[in-house]
Formats: sequence, structure tokens, C-alpha cells
Amino acid sequence: MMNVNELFDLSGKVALVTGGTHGIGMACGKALAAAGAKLCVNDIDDEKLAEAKAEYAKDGIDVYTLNFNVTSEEGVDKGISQIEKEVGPVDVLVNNAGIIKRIPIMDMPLSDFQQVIDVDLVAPLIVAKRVAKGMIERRQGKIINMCSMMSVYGRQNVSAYAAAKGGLKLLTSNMTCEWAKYNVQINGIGPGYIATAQTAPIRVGGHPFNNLVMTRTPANRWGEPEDVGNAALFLASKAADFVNGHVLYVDGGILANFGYVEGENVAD
Ligand code: NAP
Ligand code: GCO
Repeated sequence: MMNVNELFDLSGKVALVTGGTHGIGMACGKALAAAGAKLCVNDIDDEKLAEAKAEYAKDGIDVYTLNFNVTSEEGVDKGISQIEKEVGPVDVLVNNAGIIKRIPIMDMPLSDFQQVIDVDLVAPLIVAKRVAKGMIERRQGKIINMCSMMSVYGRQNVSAYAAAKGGLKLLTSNMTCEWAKYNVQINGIGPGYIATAQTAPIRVGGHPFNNLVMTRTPANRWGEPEDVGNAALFLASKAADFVNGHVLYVDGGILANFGYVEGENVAD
């Protein structure tokens, strides 16, 4: 008979969550650590790494922290080598680190567009390539790329972000085409609108975008980072060993919903 605990047990596994010092990344980290994984998180800010270490410790998690920029091939190689030496080979990678710039296409400097592409699309490739080498040799591994509603939809002012997240969805497919045969599962998570620092500018203080999220989200609420962390645990577990190239949308039903008008006459 199946043992559910074994199915979701990550004991002995090394997990890296990029940008895992707060928000969705921290929720993913906490979920993986709760299942027994030895958790590593990176960031580009030593202060945030120190704060995160203290925050994780409140949950009894002794997180391994290190500072490297996911857009730097050299930095990523050094960081992953350090993890492999100090902790062990990476079994689970969550490509979570990301940025957004909300600027109309016509006003967005090319350098800004390029920066978003570098962090949100090229960096997941850099990190995945570096850890996949060992996963392929060991014939096992889990890679989870943090996609978005913008992997499917466009939206005003987030062109670079949508281009990156759309590309990340298809990069996830292509990683699957090339690496699944080595028993590496590569999937994406597509969070809906989640209450984090990244969405605070369009969520807090009575921002009108709140109304849009409420009407477009059938669950009628913003998601919590933990909602995404739970999905990461599933995709990192044995329960998802035959799930590959899939983007698991954790969106409260947004993608199922065209929208509605208050007071619509349902008799028509
Ligand atoms: P967040 O609060 O902005 O956190 C992003 C993390 O990535 C931060 O820890 C940040 O570090 C780190 N980071 C940024 N650039 C980096 C770099 N070059 N190297 C290393 N780390 C870097 O965002 P979030 O809301 O938790 O989102 C996390 C992921 O989910 C992102 O990929 C985002 O696009 C995606 N997502 C978010 C939502 C949402 O509604 N919140 C929905 C869909 C998808 P610093 O703080 O030091 O800059
Ligand atoms: C925005 C938001 C979104 C979310 C997320 C939705 O400005 O539209 O920041 O992009 O972060 O990606 O899935």
C-alpha cells in the first residue's frame, strides 16, 4: 500500500531556491525544508540573506545561504560549486529569482527590457544548465521554473516580464524534451496574483488593480506565497515523477475565467 509520507519525503535531498530570502521563494523553501530537504537559498543582498536565515530559523530550518547573482555564469558556477562542496549536489532547483519593471513599451529603455530578460529568462537557463549536469549524471533531479500568468497573458506595461515568462514556459518545455530521458523532471509553476513585495505597488493602499484581481480571480482573493510553496512541494516530490514539461497554474482560477460584470442579467 502506498505510503503518502514517503511519497512527499525529501529527506537526503539538497534543494536550491534562487532568490529564496522572502516572498514566494521563501514559501517554496519552507515547504521543501518541511519535507526534509536540506535547503539552500541565494540572493544578491547579504542583509536579506542574514534576515532570511533568522526567519527560516524560527521554523527550525538551518538554511544554507550564499550570495551570487543568477545572471552571472561565473557567479552561478562558483555558487553551485560551493553548494556541491559544502552541502551536496543539487537534487531540486527552484528557479524563483525574478524582477519586474512596469513601464509602457514606448517608454522602456532597451537596457531595462534586457535586464528583465536577463534575470527572468536567461538566468533560469544559466542555473538550470549548471545543476542539470549533475542531475543527468545521477539520472535524477527536479527543476521548477517560476513562470506566471504572463506566461499566457499579455498586460499593459509588463512587456519585458511577459516576454521573459512566456519564454520561460517554452524553455521549460525544451528542457523537458532534452533532459526527461535522464529521469530529470522539469516543470513550471504559474502563480496568479500573489501578495508579496513584488505586487505591493499594485495591491496596497486601495490601488484600483485590486478590483481587477478580485473580478478576474474566481477564488476572489490574492494568493498567498504558501499557495505556491505547496505546488513546489508537489512538483519536487516522487508524486510528480511522471509530470514533465507542465506549468502548474496556482491562480485561484484566473485562467479559467474570462471575467464578469457586476449585476449582469443572467436571464438573457
Ligand atoms: P520578490 O518579492 O521580488 O522576490 C524576488 C527575489 O528574487 C528576491 O529575493 C530578489 O532578491 C531575488 N533576485 C532578483 N534578482 C536577482 C538576481 N539577479 N540574483 C539573485 N536573486 C535575485 O518576488 P516574488 O513576488 O516573491 O516572486 C518570486 C518569483 O515568482 C519571481 O520570479 C516572480 O516573477 C514570480 N511570480 C510572482 C507573482 C506574484 O504575484 N508575486 C506571480 C507570478 C510569478 P532581492 O530582494 O535582493 O532583489
Ligand atoms: C503585474 C504583476 C504580475 C504578477 C504575476 C502574475 O504587474 O501584472 O506583478 O506580473 O507578478 O506575474 O502571474
